[in-house]
Parts: sequence; structure tokens; C-alpha cells
Amino acid sequence: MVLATNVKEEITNILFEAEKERREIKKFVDDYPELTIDVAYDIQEALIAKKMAAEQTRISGWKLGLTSKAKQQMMGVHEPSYGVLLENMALTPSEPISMKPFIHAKIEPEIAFVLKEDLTGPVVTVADVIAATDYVTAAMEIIDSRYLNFNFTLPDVIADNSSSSRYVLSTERHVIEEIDLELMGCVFKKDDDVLATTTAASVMGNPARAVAWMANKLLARGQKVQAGDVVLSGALTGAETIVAGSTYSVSFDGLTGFTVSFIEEKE
Ligand code: OOG
Ligand code: MG
Repeated sequence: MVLATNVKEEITNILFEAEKERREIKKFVDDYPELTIDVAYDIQEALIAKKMAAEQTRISGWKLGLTSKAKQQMMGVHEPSYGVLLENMALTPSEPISMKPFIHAKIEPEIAFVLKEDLTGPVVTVADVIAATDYVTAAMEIIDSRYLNFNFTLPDVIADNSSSSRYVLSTERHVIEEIDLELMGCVFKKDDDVLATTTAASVMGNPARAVAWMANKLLARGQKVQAGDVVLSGALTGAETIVAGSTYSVSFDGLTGFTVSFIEEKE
């Protein structure tokens, strides 16, 4: 069975309102088993169009999700997904972040690629991604699934724009050729506690491979990663539930790290 157009619209609206009202919702696949991966990306596109119109913002890039074993095991979903980043999702490291917009946000350490050329294919390789990269930078993503307890299947999370909420990039840019995309060490901390340590290879063996994977998926849908786009290649470690009053930091071998802090804001 094919998911009816009015059901696609209904799911799009429910996801849009859930974010706006900071309300958790039940995942959709239980009621709509015909929600396939392809249909889920159609819903994601409709949701992004709706957000851009309502919030007067534009696409700034893309995000990958579930590209590391740590994340796949944590979420029980064993394939990557992608989503869209919008300009109004970008935050700066120096400003304390208010918890106000979030339902139950988590934070993740990531490696961001910023492109200087489009990724056109027909088949995009790791070498193509490296050649098209303007610079790489340390990043953290704030995810905030609209689903109850982050409980979802792959099509659910895709429809929900892969749980995206906000992202923070370091202000320091690094030349990709100077970085070891496998061995680069990563330390993720909450206040003074080390939450996890790993290397860049935890993202699909090489985070540039994650970018290539997504570029090929986008080409199949008639879209492409473009010059100027930011691409978050996916969390290297498990995500950490954000606690107001805490700070989180990421540091990488050879990439300048940074810290973000969160504040509770009373209504
Ligand atoms: C899905 C999004 C995962 C990542 O970096 O792996 C993600 C989720 O876990 O809610 O952004
Ligand atoms: Mg992420």
C-alpha cells in the first residue's frame, strides 16, 4: 500500500507542530507501515519547506545521522540517515544556549565539512569529498527528536529531519589534507568529566565516506550537496542528554575544540 497524500501532509504537520509546541509524539510506523524510507524523505522535504516559509530561513547544509556504531547501537537503527540544516539552527560557541526551545535535547561531538565545490557525481567518492572540501572544523550537534523518548525507526527519524535542532561550529578552520581522517583522536566532555574518547574512523571508517554516502543518496533524489554547504558527518560517540547549568566540550587532535554552556531560562 502507498501512503496517501493527505496522510503525508498530516505527518508533516504533526512533526512541524510538535517542534513548535515542544511536545513529544508517538512514532508513525506503528500506524502507517507503508511509511517507507523514500516516502519519509518526501515528508522531510515538505517539513523543511514548511519551516523555511514559516521561519524565513534558508538551507545552510546537511547532517548525517547514525553513522557510528556507538549511535546505531544506542538508537537500535543500523543504517545512516540524513537531514537538512537551516541557517537559523546555527549557534555560536561563545553564547550560552537557552534550553527553552528544546523537548529533551541531547548533544553530540561531530566533524563538520564545509564545501567549496558542488558534489555532482555521477558517483561521489571519498577522494571527491576531500577535493571539494574548503575546510573542516570541530562541531557539536544538538538533537531533539520529536518522538517520545527518542523512540523511532529509520523512516520515522528521517521524516523528523533526523532529529535535527541546532548546531555549533568551532570558529577555527582546518585544511583537510592536514588531518588524519581515521586516527584523529576525539575527547568529549561534560564539565570536567570525560564522557567518551574515540577516533575519526568511528564514523564509517572515515567521516568523508559518510559525506560521500549522503551525496550519492541526494543525487538519486535529484538534489546535491553544494559549494558553501556545511555538512555534519555524524556523532562519533553516543549522544548525551543535556543538563541545564552544564558545559560540554569537544576536542580533536589537530582541530581546535570548543565548549558550549546551557542555561535554563524561566518563562
Ligand atoms: C538521530 C540523529 C542522529 C547523529 O549524529 O548520529 C545524529 C537520533 O539519534 O536522534 O544526529
Ligand atoms: Mg548528529
